[in-house]
Amino acid sequence: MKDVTDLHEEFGGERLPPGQRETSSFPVLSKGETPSVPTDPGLEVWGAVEDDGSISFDELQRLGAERQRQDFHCVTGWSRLGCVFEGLPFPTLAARVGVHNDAAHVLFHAHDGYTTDLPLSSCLRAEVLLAWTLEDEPIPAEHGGPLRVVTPHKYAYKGAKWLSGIEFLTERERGYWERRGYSGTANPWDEERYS
Ligand SMILES: Nc1nc2c(c(=O)[nH]1)N[C@H]1C(S)=C(S)[C@@H](COP(=O)(O)O)O[C@H]1N2
Ligand SMILES: [Mo]
Repeated sequence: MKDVTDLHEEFGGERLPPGQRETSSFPVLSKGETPSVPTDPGLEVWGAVEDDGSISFDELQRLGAERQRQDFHCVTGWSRLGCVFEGLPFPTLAARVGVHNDAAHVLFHAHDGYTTDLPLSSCLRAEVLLAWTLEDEPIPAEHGGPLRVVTPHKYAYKGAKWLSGIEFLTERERGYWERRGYSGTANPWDEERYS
């Protein structure tokens, strides 16, 4: 298993980012109710890519799964350290769909209507997973199963639960919390909480 809990070193900070407290539970944070999601969720990919269209859950799981130990930092101040997720690293998905040279930004879409955006460069990192297991079990529905994104280098609102689609953009479009004043870059070690 790949351990990426030393990520903080790259960002010049402690393992527990400033202003965070460690929790051993795994709180649920959703803007609304848990949506119902098909058990075989296809992933829609569109925008600045060669191969747009739907990728089946089955294909995603066969493209190159990785198991990783990661930390999880919520912007409201709790961090859960050492979560084990399995999923597809974002760079593998990007290679599969052929991202255009002029793509600069990504908008993630979810089944509850949630969206979140990140620069493409912040997504093209091995620890950004399209994840389907948590602690070696299918991700529970309230935590975003069957398919969610995890972004251990960012506050966790950058990781869409109930992932439905990924849109590649040439210019930034803001996601749900980003339109409501939360940071676009969301680096926990610089306490980028609000914009
Ligand atoms: N689709 C969707 N994804 C989401 C959210 C949401 O409301 N809807 N909340 C975000 C926030 S603010 C956090 S902290 C994490 C929480 O994940 P958890 O509920 O598994 O702890 O999911 C993020 N992804
Ligand atoms: Mo959050």
